[in-house]
Amino acid sequence: MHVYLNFSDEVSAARLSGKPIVALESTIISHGMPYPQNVQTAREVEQIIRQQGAVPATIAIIAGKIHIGLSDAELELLGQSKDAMKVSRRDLPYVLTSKKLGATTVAATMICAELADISVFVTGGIGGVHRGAETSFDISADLQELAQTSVAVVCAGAKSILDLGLTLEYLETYGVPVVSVGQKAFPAFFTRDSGYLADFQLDTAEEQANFVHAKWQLGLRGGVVIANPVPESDAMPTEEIDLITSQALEEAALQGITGKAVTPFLLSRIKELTGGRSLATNIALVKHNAKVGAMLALALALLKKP
Ligand code: PSU
Ligand code: MN
Repeated sequence: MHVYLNFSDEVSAARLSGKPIVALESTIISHGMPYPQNVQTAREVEQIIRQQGAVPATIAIIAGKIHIGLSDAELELLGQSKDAMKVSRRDLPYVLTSKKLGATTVAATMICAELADISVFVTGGIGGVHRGAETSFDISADLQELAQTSVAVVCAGAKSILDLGLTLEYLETYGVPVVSVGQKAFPAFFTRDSGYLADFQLDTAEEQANFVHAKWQLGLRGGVVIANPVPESDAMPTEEIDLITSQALEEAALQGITGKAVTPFLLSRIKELTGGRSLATNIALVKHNAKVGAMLALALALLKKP
């Protein structure tokens, strides 16, 4: 086993018995949602995955180890800590060797999941190409990770704080397939339709599992984006979210927010500007993704058995 990995008892047991495991990220807990809704949601998402017959593995960096599966106290620690580092690919060696507390982004969670032999990962939204990236060069490391690390990422698309057209172009260039569930459109996190098409529509867990299994059987390394739109009843009105997104982006520019602080700033401003309603949408879509991800993990486990 890898020297940096530390498995929870629940995940260790699942590995021994061959039960499908679903990875979950921790940046969404420490930097994506406020306390206490963050911890509450993390627990409920884990519970949904268990109810489907899979085992959740929330991933974080604690005391020099990559924790695959967290205890209740560890979830609470990540939810409450004011100084958990937001950890992407470049930060992993630092957070491990300095023994700091680290919340993993989509990119870092994919790396840790692959090290732990976990093929399915559930999150809210992936990072992408930011609006204005032609001058800021702000492109999330999540996209490069999807290009090279073999994990299927179930999400609700990406937020329109990003340039979704450029995000899809980038993924195409790096050979990352974008699959939508139940519709043709690529979803935009708070809303179901970004105005862009996904590459493929695959509605059932079996079809999705066949697809990702075939990709990896072909020796095509890298991830697959499984984009699952927010349920209709939980979606935000498009005009409202567009207006608020523009305002948050203007404020970020005025305040000179750059680097890894950009995404957390925008997420928290959007929450404030919607009076907390965006948080309810966020929670609902992550739970919906948990169900889809668990079903995919079960279907994939059947294909992988000899
Ligand atoms: N988008 C969201 N919610 C999130 C994130 C992105 O809608 O919580 C988090 C994820 O952890 C993602 C990270 O991997 O932000 C991307 O940060 P950056 O844009 O700095 O790469
Ligand atoms: Mn960035």
